[in-house]
Amino acid sequence: MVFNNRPIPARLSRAFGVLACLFLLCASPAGAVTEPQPFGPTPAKRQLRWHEMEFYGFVHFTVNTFTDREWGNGDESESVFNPTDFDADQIASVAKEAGMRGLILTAKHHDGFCLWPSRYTEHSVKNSPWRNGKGDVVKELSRACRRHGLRFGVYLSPWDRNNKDYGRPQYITYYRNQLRELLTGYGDIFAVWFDGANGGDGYYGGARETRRIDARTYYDWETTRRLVRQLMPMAVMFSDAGPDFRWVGNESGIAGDPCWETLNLAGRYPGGSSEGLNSGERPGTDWVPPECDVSIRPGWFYHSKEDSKVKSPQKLLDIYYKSVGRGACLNLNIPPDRRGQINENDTRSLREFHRLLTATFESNLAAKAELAASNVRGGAKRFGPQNLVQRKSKDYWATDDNICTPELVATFPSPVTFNVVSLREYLPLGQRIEAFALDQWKEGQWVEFAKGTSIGNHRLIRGEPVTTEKVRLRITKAPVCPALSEFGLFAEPK
Ligand code: FUL
Repeated sequence: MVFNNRPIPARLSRAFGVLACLFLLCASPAGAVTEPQPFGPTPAKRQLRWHEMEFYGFVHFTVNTFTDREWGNGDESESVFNPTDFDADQIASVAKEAGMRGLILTAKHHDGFCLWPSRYTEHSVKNSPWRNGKGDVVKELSRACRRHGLRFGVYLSPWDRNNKDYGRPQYITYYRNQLRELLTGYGDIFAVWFDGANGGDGYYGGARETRRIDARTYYDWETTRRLVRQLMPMAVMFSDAGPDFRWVGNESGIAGDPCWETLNLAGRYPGGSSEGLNSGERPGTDWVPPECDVSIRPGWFYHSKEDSKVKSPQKLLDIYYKSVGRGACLNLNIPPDRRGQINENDTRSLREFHRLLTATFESNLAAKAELAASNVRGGAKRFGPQNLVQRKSKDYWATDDNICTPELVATFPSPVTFNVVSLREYLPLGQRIEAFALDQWKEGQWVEFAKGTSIGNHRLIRGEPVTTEKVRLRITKAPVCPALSEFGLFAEPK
């Protein structure tokens, strides 16, 4: 034995050995089976909290609601913002009843109008007739969210077509000041949404010109992100380039297939290339899972002419399976109308969508099956397949390190019928599985009925009804042993 380049006497060396063994014995009691080592990038706590939400809503509301536009120019008079019967509790309760777990409000959209009485501008609710200039939409909605058990987040448009300084360094200070107001005045903020739309023509304090910025350097995102971390450590930040969750590359609510929770962040910036965002990158250098943002209507803001174009419950379900069911979170926009409430057509569609989802997922048929795994890590109950049906996100089925392609068989006392299979990986150990297949027992043999690639937070496979007494899950490709936390079989109501 050599220590600092000097040989250590044999007796001392033996003593070291004994001490090391004793230490190891204490650290892992005899027989204890340890967790698998994490693979690749893994999620931070704040990201795990976000993953668990799965489905939340966007609230696009501002002067555009009253001018019938999608992008305000920045020269709208504050007086146009005048909801006749703003009701934050109505908005929050519609979201809650739809199964959403939070709401993200456009505190300021590209037009620069602020839904809270910001100290740094006159272009806000404080100069509108609504509540005689004493109103604060951010305050009312954040409080209503809390009352209804929803998390609350903010969208603060980096592009500001009203501000005279937009394009100059002073504007960045203004932007950060506003962020500070939002992150210190309204309780817990679960998400901060940084839009990638940047620069162009606008009012800009009366200049009425086109202002281009270099999206790569102008905003100095590093400093802004540090500010968010400092003020609200559990908040997740959205942009085309994360850092915590990413745009999925389209506004139709559809994640790629496969869809990896990881991305190579180097060289990416908000407003930059959207290449790779839809499917993510494997194995990827960073954990930057996707969010699917989509509106329940054609536009992001309310327009009465779109009252008949609200997405149907079936369309919403399709989106749900292609977003949440591919490991993303779904951010579904529900724009308040000119009263300041969610329109009846939207509410009706959301209710039926939620009824169908609840009816589908209320009972996991696999919980009634006998589950047999081809391998269980160290033979330990702690890593056994029963964890797959217990709805506890901290437990999972894992195999020995050298077993990367195990199988699981669910046997039922009598045939069951299902058309949705649900799988979840145990995320703290990273995204481990690269491919899987599902078989049904049919006329005395296994017949494959589905296969897929990425799982991540959640994978839902929705198909034709299968009736069988035995189902087999095969992990067909994984660089390391899998760690799976859910196996579910569900039947959609007819
Ligand atoms: C886009 C914006 O330009 C839209 O108006 C909307 O806010 C959408 C969510 O993001 O980039």
